[in-house]
Amino acid sequence: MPDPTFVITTPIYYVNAAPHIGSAYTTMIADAIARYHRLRGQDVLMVTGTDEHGQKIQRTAEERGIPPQQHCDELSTEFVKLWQLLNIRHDRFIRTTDPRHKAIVREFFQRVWEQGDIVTGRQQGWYCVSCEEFKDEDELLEGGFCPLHPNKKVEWKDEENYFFRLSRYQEKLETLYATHPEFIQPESRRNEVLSFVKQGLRDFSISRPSVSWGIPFPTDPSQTIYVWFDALINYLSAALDPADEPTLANALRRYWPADVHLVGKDIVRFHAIYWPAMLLSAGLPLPKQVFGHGFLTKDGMKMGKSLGNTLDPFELTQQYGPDAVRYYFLTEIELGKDGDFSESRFIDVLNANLANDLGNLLNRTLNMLKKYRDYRIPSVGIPEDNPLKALAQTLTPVVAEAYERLDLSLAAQKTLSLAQASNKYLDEQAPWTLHKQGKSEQVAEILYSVLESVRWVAVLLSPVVPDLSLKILQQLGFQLTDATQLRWDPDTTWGQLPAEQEPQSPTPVFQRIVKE
Ligand code: ME8
Repeated sequence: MPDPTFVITTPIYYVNAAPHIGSAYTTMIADAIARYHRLRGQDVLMVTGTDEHGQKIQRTAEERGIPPQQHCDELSTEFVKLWQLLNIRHDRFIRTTDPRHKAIVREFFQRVWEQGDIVTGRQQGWYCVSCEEFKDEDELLEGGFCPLHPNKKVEWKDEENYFFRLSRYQEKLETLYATHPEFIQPESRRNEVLSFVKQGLRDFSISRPSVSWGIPFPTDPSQTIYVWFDALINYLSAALDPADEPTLANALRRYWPADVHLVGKDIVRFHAIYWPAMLLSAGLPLPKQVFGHGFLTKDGMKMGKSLGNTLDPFELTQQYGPDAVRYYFLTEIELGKDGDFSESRFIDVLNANLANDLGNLLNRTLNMLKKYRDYRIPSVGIPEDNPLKALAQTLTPVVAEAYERLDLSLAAQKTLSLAQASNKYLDEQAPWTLHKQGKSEQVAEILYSVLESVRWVAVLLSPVVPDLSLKILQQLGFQLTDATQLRWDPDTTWGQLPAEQEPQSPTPVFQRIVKE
């Protein structure tokens, strides 16, 4: 039996600019995983949000000549809009300027303070405002540029700060990684973290004297809480029920600890080192996993405004629809590895998999049903050795296992193999010939088993392409209004397509895209 709850989080994104394809990538993956767990009947919490404090945001608002709160309100709305457009169903949307989150941060701070884990110190070093992070000198690129933002120069800071005593947690963290190898995934990220920690952990600064846009430092109002210390705690604020008082006790009640913190590889350190140490200090349970996925490139090159090759997620989704965008990014890129977007490849994949393998299969079969069976789902017993029935039953646990491991590409590939096998089965069985020979029982078995397989594919693929799945099921005559009404059990049981059901008239569920 799976756990009754499942909690998955995305990073909360900086509101320094409009959402880009990178933020969309992480959020689409989290949505698909969350949808899978809902399909399994679990009580799921999928959360995302926006990170609204810190120097970067303060400067962006100043450049725009508007108050920071107004800036955050405007930009945060853009994220919500994109998530709607991409069919992302988040259960909570966290904003760090929300007073409820601030209350959780203060209570968390108090616990860490009482542990004696906050001390004063002097911070001298190079700061990357884009990362909102101090960098070691040897990490920097020539000329003093940040390795993650090669067009941004780091800035020298010399400040009196408060520090979190991370060094105290070296041993506990090493024990955590050793006893819970699944805590950091994939393996390559785990190794990076292990070797970083092995060099020895240093205390990190958790306050900023020169930044006013942030949560006031509780014990010293001349400083604000460092944006990352504030931001990581969002995961606890997200676990709060909207009706509850914002206290840690309430946050811990139902949706903590999180099952997966899904993040990009750029911020694994914060999540796999700082965050568990902060939680250990506060005496709170640790999340079960931090998964650091890879980065996207376009036509083989890093995406960036300076290179003029950004990919606007709004434009892409408006042009091709949410299912197309979701399908490509979730299934064509192996999670954990870096992945590329090229429009030509994008179109090829969608045409091959969704328009041909799946859409055309449904369309041609429904047309045969019209011709040979009076457009009613036939009533026939399908023997166990029917190849499609056997395949559907054997591949379903494999698909489940792939979803559990966040391997969306494998889940989709296995699912699609049932559609491909169905096309082949139709070609080999040639129901058009059997019909001419008057073998109507055989025609009925073939058409039923193919349509039942298409139904099955729609169910298995619904976490990735919820709208397309819904269209397929509606076309098969089901009265569904939302893919979230599906349930693994019984919907992955053979024979759920009712005999005598009348499908809707056949129309293409996924339009072939014509290359310009
Ligand atoms: O780091 N490819 O926010 P952020 C794939 N506020 N994913 C990408 C990407 C790319 N090219 N670019 C960005 C922050 N991402 C903090 C997080 S969490 C407590 C605070 C995704 O707006 C990826 O998930 O810079 C990456 O980790 C995240 O956006 C960084 O978002």
